[in-house]
Amino acid sequence: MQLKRLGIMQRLLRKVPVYLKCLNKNKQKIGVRFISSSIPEDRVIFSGIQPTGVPHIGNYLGAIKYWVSLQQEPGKIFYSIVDLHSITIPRSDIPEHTLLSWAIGCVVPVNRLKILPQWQERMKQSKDGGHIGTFTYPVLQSADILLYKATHIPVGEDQLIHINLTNELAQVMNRRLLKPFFPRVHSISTSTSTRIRNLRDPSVKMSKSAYSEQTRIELTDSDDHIWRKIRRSVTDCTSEIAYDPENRPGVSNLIEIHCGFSNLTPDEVCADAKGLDTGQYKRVVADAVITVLAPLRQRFHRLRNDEGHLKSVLKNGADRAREVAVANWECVRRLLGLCA
Ligand code: AQP
Repeated sequence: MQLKRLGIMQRLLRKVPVYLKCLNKNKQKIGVRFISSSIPEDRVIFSGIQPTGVPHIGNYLGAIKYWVSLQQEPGKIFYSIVDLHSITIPRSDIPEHTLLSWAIGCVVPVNRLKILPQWQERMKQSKDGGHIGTFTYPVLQSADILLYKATHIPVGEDQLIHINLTNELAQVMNRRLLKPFFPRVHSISTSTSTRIRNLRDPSVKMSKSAYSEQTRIELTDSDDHIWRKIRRSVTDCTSEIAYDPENRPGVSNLIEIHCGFSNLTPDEVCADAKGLDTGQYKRVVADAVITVLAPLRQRFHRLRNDEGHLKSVLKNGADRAREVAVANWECVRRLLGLCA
């Protein structure tokens, strides 16, 4: 099951450069803006996605769409399927991630991890006090970034805390290595950093691993599925379309989805929807989502049938990443005095 999910993830990530063409044709409609203005030529970007299910429109609007636009900017990019949290492949194709993670784990105090809110949340959900892997996952995340000496990470607001941790750990490691080996990591964020909410419970975010497929729109969903999921999404008793995330989270979530897929602002969306009730507005939102996702899905199905090509893309990516990872880990190992 896990491998099947991973396969879908790999194929979707492969589609990203193809979708770039759609972006080029209609940049204004679905383009993404940088918040930072100057881009250093030697920028190294690292980002990843967990293969815990079929990616959904939250992953798309919050990460994948932005990754596509970053490919047009200067610098090196490493996009990874961060599988070691879910025990499959291919980050695990490069064992240096775990080697560096272990080295960093030896210098990070346990109490430093215990104050991370996301860690606390995850531990609460875990039975039996949680697994050691869950406990140390922020260290592995930092190792992912530092292994490539990444300088820039695209993140949502909730991940900034992990960038701070990574910078702290980089400093501790640099002191151990007696040289500024790891560069400072900067966050880059998009103008579309909204959290897309669960369609059935807008008090929580949309998630790949949530209990029911009805809570999310997966990137492989058919037009009909997209429409049915949006039609059944939770709103409220007021029929007017207004953006008020605090008091009207359901309809506001639909507005945010609409904005993400149309590049309109909430004000523009609400002005256009004047006179529509929520039932009618849901059709408008579904059409906006389908317009973008339908060509992406078609391309996905074409690529899905070309297994050989997909495997070669993964292999080439892993080979290029390995070259950097092995060289950097060897330096760390030498500086730590671990080689004979
Ligand atoms: N609902 C969301 N809205 C906006 N962005 C989101 N992201 C995830 N959910 C939303 C962004 O997608 C990127 C990849 O996420 P991930 O798979 O590495 O981890 P996640 O945040 O834990 O995503 P899920 O879908 O909720 O997975 P599970 O269910 O496995 O925990 C990240 O940049 C994330 O911010």
